[in-house]
Amino acid sequence: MQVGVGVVFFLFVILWTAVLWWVATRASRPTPYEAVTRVVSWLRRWGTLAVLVVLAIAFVVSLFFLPYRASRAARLGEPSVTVEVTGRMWAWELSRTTLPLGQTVEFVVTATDVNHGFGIFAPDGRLVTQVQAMPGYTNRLLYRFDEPGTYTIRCLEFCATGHHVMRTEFVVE
Ligand SMILES: [Cu+2]
Repeated sequence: MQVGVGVVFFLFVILWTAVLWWVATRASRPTPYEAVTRVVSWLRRWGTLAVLVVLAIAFVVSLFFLPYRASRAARLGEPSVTVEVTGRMWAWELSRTTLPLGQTVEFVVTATDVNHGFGIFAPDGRLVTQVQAMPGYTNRLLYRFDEPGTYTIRCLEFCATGHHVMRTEFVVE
């Protein structure tokens, strides 16, 4: 992995050097001002349009992945299991630590002191979903676990000195 990053970085340095060299050698030759403005106004018009089109597509596509409870319930179905989650400095408290495979689970998440980030990591280390744990407020997170195994909860919001020990596990089977 590190060697790969090193190779990519090295190739990038070569590419960037070539670009700078190309710019530096061309800079000595004068270019007519009209030629420059023609290119720039073309870029501005079509570049802006391209960005707007990409943003519009991203906006529409992202509607299918809304994290809100109602849109998740429409996609995953109403939950068959509820887990009460409380975050505090520096521990997570879960009302149950064994969850069913392939069923919609609702996490009812709050905190007693400061904001914490309730992040669920799959057995392979991927962050699969997350929600804020906030004092005086309850967030509801729906998720369906399609892979069995031991999942890890980590805090995603820096909450003072014990933040890094704020982790626990639950099992999906
Ligand atoms: Cu934290």
